[in-house]
This record gives sequence, structure tokens and C-alpha cells, in this order.
Amino acid sequence: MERRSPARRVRRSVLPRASSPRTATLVSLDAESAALRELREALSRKPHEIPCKYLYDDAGSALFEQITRLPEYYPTRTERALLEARASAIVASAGGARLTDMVELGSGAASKTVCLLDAAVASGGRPRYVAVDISAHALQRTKEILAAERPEIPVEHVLADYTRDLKLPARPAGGRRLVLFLGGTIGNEEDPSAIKLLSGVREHMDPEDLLLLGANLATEPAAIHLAYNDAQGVTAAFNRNLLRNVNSVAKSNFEPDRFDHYAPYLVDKRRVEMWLVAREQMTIDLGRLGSSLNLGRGEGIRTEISRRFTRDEVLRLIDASGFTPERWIESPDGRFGLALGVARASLRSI
Ligand code: AVJ
Repeated sequence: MERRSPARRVRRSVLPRASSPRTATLVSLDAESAALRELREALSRKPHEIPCKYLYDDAGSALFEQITRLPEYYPTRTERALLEARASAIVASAGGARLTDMVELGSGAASKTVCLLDAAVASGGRPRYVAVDISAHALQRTKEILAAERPEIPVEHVLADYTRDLKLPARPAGGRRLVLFLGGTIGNEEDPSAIKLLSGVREHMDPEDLLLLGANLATEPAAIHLAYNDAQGVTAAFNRNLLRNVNSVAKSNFEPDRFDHYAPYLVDKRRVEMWLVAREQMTIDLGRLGSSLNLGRGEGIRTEISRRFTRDEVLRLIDASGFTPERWIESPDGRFGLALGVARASLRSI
């Protein structure tokens, strides 16, 4: 997600090729059949859906990285500026030197995280960084970026779908864990699944550990609309690529070019909905999902929701998931917010 300067490109190319990442692979028959079940279930809904995690195969992760550099896509740069401006305050609230473990869900290229790691080091800590992502390619990028920029920071990788099965390496003894869930990705979930996801994260934390959650806030509809309808069509390509990923997972035969990208911001629902809409009547062989899908002309598949929150909604969400709100930080333009929450003692441990 970092702007790639020519200098960086040179620097990276002279780095020794990173050895294979330490990756806890979750590819098991169980996980695979659960994924197929989930996909089948989503496609059989009305309206048809495909879970947005299918946007992030290696090609999709690279396209998303391109999106983050588009002039129209404001969330990444807004959040980055906020993190950079407030990194030391965030780290101080998260225990400063006692912060030993920084876990990032959906690390992507991890370009926003370096300033938090720096702040932890500046406060006298020696944090480890654990990157969790669904794309091996994104994890590799994380590793390369950190190896180039902060070679002294130990990095662990977890290749995982954290919406279903979060596995984390054992935490270092003592110290505090800070879990980062940035980018506004929580907005891809409706409240019940957002709470389920965050409560699942809470299970990997001890009381006093911290969660930093980034959320998109409601702002001018026209600006939001542009962010998902860029002039270069990168978001459209990102959306269509999801069908290629589904094809490779399910051995289905979606033809991406027969779909229109449609991504309106719905003011009343305060969310973007991303759709792929059939240009003509078609029958899709769903391969390993074991059936076919008929779409009429103009019929759509919803591939993502991306919510815009209010501050109170975000704070209620983390509270409902077992975290006491500790700090709220908002960008000057009010488009993006960060909530820092402290893990409460769970009922189990009382
Ligand atoms: C990475 C999930 C936060 O919802 O804005 C970008 C993904 N979708 N353009 C978002 C996305 C379309 C993005 N998140």
C-alpha cells in the first residue's frame, strides 16, 4: 500500500530474496469444504452474494494495493496520516515499552503499520509483528517491506481467513498484545458478524491487551461514490477479479467480462454496495459447488458492503465485542476514525 518510489524499487531488488515465509497454512480438507459450503450458501441467497474475502487472491490483493494509491480512494491515505500523526499517543495508551506483540489482521502490504512499530521502539519496546492475511502474496509483500525498512523487527506470518478461523502464534510471555484491524475492513460486515469477528479476536487476547480498530465515517456521498467508481476502472477490475478467484476455487465458469461493476453509496443504509450485474441472461456452471446459477439480464451478485459509521456506532461495536473504549481519534476531515479498546476480562476467566 506504500507509494513505490524508484529508490525503494532499487533497494528491494538488491535485497536477498526472502526465504520462504514462516506460514501457518490452514489448507485442510475441512477448511476447503467449509469454504465451498459458505460460497454455495451465499450464492443461493436472494440477492445472490459472494463473500468479499474472494476479492483477495494474489491478483486481487495487488489490485487493492493499486486502489489505495488512486486519487479517488481517500480512506487509506486518510488513515495513514492519522496513524502517523498520532502513533506515539496510541502506543503510549497501549502500554508503551510494555507493548511486545503487534498483530495485524489483513496486513496487506503493512505500509501503515511501520509508524506504530517505530513508536513502540521509540518508547523503549521491542515489539514483534504478526501479519495475518488471506493472501500469500500480500504476506510476502509485508515481509519484504518490513525487511527493507525495519530489518530489526521480528516478523511472523499467518496465512488465514480471520473471518472464520483465526490462528495466532503463542504470545510472548508478559507484555501486551495490540491487535490492529485497520483500513475500515470492519465495515464489510453487518453488526452481528462484526461482533462475532471482534469477539473471536478477543479470545486471542488477555485482559489489558488492546484493539485498534479503523472505521470509515459517514461523509459526503459524492466523495464516497468516487472512491468506489474510479476513473481508471481499477475498482471495476478488482470487483470482476473476484469471479476469477471463485472460478479457480470452485472450478466454476463465470465470465467476468459479461458483468458490469456497479457500486452505489446508499445514503439511507450508510454503505457502499458493490455488485456485479449480468449484462445478459446467462447460466453459470458452478463446478464443485455442484449446481448452476441462472442470472437474468440486469440481475446482480452482491460482492461487498462497505459501511460508513458514526463514532458512537464504532464504540458500541467494540464494547459489544468485549472491549472497553479507551480512546477515539478522528481525522481532521471527519472521514475516518480509530477506536482503541481495552480487552475486558471475559466471563470465562472470572
Ligand atoms: C479494504 C475492505 C476496506 O471496503 O473500502 C476497496 C475494499 N472495495 N474498493 C473497502 C474495497 C472496493 C476496502 N476495504
